[in-house]
Amino acid sequence: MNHHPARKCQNVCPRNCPSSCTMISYVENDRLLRIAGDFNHPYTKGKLCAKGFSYTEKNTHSERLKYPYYQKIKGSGKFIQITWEKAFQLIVSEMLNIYKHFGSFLPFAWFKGSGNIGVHHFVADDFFSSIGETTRLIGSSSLFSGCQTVENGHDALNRFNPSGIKEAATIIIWGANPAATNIHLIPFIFDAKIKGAKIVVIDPLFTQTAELADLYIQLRPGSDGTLACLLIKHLIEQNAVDKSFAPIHSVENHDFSKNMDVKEYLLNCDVSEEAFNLLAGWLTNAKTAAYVVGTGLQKHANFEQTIHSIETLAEVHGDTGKMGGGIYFRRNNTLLFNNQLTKQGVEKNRLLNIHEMSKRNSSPNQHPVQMLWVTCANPLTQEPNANEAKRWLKEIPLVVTVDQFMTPTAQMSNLILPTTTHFEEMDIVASSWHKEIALNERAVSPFYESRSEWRIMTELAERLKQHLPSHCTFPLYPSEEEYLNAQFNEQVFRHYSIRNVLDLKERRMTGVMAQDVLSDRQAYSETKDDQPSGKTTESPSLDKSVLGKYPPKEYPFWLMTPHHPYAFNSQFHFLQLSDETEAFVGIHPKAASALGIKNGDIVKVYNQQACIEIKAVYSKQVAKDIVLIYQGWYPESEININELVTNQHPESGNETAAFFDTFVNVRKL
Ligand SMILES: Nc1nc2c(c(=O)[nH]1)N[C@H]1C(S)=C(S)[C@@H](COP(=O)(O)OP(=O)(O)OC[C@H]3O[C@@H](n4cnc5c(=O)[nH]c(N)nc54)[C@H](O)[C@@H]3O)O[C@H]1N2
Ligand SMILES: Nc1nc2c(c(=O)[nH]1)N[C@H]1C(S)=C(S)[C@@H](COP(=O)(O)OP(=O)(O)OC[C@H]3O[C@@H](n4cnc5c(=O)[nH]c(N)nc54)[C@H](O)[C@@H]3O)O[C@H]1N2
Ligand code: SF4
Ligand SMILES: [Mo]
Repeated sequence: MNHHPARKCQNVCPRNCPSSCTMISYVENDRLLRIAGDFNHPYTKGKLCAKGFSYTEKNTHSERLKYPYYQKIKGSGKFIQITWEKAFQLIVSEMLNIYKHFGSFLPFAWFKGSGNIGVHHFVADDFFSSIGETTRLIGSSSLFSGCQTVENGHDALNRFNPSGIKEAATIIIWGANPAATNIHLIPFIFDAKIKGAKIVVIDPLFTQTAELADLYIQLRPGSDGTLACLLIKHLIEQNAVDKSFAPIHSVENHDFSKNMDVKEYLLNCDVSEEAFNLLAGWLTNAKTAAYVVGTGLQKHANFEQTIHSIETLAEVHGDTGKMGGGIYFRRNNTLLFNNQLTKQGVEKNRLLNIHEMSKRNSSPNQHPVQMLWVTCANPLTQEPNANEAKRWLKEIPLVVTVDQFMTPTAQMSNLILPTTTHFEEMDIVASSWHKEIALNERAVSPFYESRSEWRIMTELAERLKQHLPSHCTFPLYPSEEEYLNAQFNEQVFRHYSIRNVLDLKERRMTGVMAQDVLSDRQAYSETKDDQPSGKTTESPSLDKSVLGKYPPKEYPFWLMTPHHPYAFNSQFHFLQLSDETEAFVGIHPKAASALGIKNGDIVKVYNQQACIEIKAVYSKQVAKDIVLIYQGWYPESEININELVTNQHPESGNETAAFFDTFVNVRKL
């Protein structure tokens, strides 16, 4: 056998993670030997998380899909291995049937998740906008690629280089757990701490991040907006007595500054006066405050009011636009490249919410969706009300899933197409957080028969063009690199000063930062210094109706299902990176013993939607009315926590993404 010395390649982690780390992979004889962090990366600085280092294992894991598989009956498990040619035949013939019957591809739906955020993977969007009208399925989990609420209305706030947080004098981490989910931010928070900054964590769970805090506030879920309003009131009153502290903005129409019973509100937030006074004092004295806003706030029905209150607090305190200050949140993925801007197609497309769809109760042949293409997604595990998700998936005559593993969603599909990992394809990943962009090189050949998504869509388009030449405008390129090159445009150039893959290659990809960050830096140094801006902000309203109302009597526990420190949504669980390989429910020892539950007992966790059996673990992380189960896929426990998680607004019953407004009861088995 020929022996080639180890070759180095650059890869970029394409997970939906703020860090978008670059990594160096060492390859010998077409095998991935090991992975190292990339010390040249200006933000991640050579550090990877445990999941990043586990890629050598993950890439050739025995459970990785090797071949295309087909089963006639979804969920039967009677998969037969088929050839790619056969797989394309099945797909094309079903597409032609649909076209003949309906005159368009409208009943052909696609569902794309956040499994891989690279530019390459927008090839699915590209394909579906090239075949005329189709249906894009949207689920609640689709909402969380980034912080949409904040982004939509307040893009101007999103102008930070996150490492700037080291300049802040007070950092409030609000509904986020960066020690687990955004790890490269932590060293910058420590830098701030060394300079004397106070670190405050506000979270109903005592998280890994809370352990690092100077002040931890275990508030009642959903009451953050109220707490922010109390702080605004404090700052305004403070300003009246002490002119040295001047709010930058004034607040119009505020009804909460005068006759408000602060004590009563604090009680409703479960926040002690002592903690409140400490925080209010730090904030009054802090020159700049940074607010790290996480998805924990967004996953409540009242999130708009909450976010608006926190934004108002930042404005009143004068943090917006100051170096190190203001709101830190993750943007939705940058949409700059041509295949990310297939808006024309999207507008032509029908958007269908999966929960709306399942309410229709139509018979299979009247079903609005006759065929479904799932990619980068595992909705059966990740969508709230998982049983409902399973029902709608079952009704669709042909479901095709493109994945690397036999996920619960793949198991409920008719056709499974094995796809490459980022070590086996070329891609470009732009961070949704620190604004670097980097090239991912192909390091090794595809695993067995897996194919890249570009190749899959290209081969499908070639076949479709033979039958319906005028109905598929998907462009055919000879290679991934040429496909990627075709996605560059003026916007990309303005943002990153690169015109093609070669430009990225030549720069070794590191240090390629968005231009607007550089100019913003200058803008910071010129910003006003504590001058009242004369601007006013509409007051956030205090949502009194929510206070003290939840949890309801019949389901006296909030169910918190945050992101797992050693997993990535439904990915990585089988790697057993943590001690707890089985799912467990964390419960306060006092709440547990009141129910006769001992540490390690199997218990029932139930609500109006579902009932699951799961091991109870005594936990001091939770308050007495909260239970904790990390979200994700637990192949060993065969339970799905999202069966319990709601997709309905607790008041109106309308569909929401209020995952964390889920209430349950717990019973000894
Ligand atoms: N290790 C790891 N990293 C990840 C991921 C992963 O699965 N694992 N997923 C990635 C993705 S897709 C995302 S969206 C991000 C998410 O990153 P984060 O936004 O940090 O999400 P969570 O870890 O779920 O943390 C949300 C926190 O909000 C708290 N919370 C819940 N309700 C409330 C409330 O009412 N008020 C307050 N103040 N806090 C509340 C929860 O207890 C939890 O600690 O992480 C990314 N990074
Ligand atoms: N209870 C509860 N549920 C939640 C959340 C929560 O906090 N609590 N968080 C929500 C959030 S924030 C999010 S973002 C969603 C995430 O949910 P999803 O978007 O479904 O994300 P993942 O589970 O990370 O990945 C989905 C699939 O993509 C596959 N995949 C990885 N790389 C590729 C690739 O290159 N090509 C293809 N075709 N597939 C690939 C993975 O193997 C995996 O099976 O979950 C949501 N669900
Ligand atoms: S999951 Fe996030 S922190 Fe871990 S290697 Fe990937 S980008 Fe880096
Ligand atoms: Mo997410």
